[in-house]
Amino acid sequence: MIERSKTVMNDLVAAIRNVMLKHEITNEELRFAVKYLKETANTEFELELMMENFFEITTAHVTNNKNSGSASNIAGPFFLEDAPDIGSEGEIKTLEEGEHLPIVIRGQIKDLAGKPISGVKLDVWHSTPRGTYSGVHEGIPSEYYRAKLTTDEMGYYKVRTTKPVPYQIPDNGNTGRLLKSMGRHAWRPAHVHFKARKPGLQEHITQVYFNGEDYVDSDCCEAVIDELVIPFVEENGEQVIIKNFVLDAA
Ligand code: MBD
Ligand code: FE
Repeated sequence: MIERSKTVMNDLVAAIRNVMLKHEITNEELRFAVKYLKETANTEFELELMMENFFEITTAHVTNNKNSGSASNIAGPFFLEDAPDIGSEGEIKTLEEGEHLPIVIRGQIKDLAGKPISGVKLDVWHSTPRGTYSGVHEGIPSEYYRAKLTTDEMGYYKVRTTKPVPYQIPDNGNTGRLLKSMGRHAWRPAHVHFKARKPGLQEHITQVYFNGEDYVDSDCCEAVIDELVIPFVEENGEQVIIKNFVLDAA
């Protein structure tokens, strides 16, 4: 670990020095950068937000490069551990508010050999129809817009909920201003988060995005992976997202 830290930190400093030389960074600009980082760290959640926005996806790419199962994606800041347990099939509690569009999310979880996996704990969480998260924003109780499923004996799960909408990360702080200065906006496309866990398997964190929707091509977190952009299909008059998983062994 100490060897690793030595190698990585030397590389990191060299990479920053290269950018400084390339763009002829002055001492005044360096002082400005220090002040900017200090201000960011002193503002609650801002440094976390900035690091997640720019670098969390890279850790998912590192995981995906090593794994052979389904694509992992960023976790974001709004996972909560104690979502309601609803078994292999059920409903996420939602509020009758905003554009309340019912959807179904269903799928099957298999291992690398193609064998269905029962007993996988699958957390599903997403925004309200107003683009906020329960237990975090606006006093929406945390048992809404979240659930913990358990796959059945054939690895299946199915959940009814409402369609999430695009999410704007706070754009009035240093992260939002930085994005703006880079010519980018502060929006994420509508997405659903998943966390799949079972002893013997790697913990798998991912998201799905919806085909053709706003910001899919310009996510502020640059986290959209083709494999995770999924079309709605109609089944028995319901709008359905089919998200299957292939999980790597631990
Ligand atoms: C989110 O909902 C999210 O998923 C990420 C990655 C960052 C901020 C808010
Ligand atoms: Fe999110």
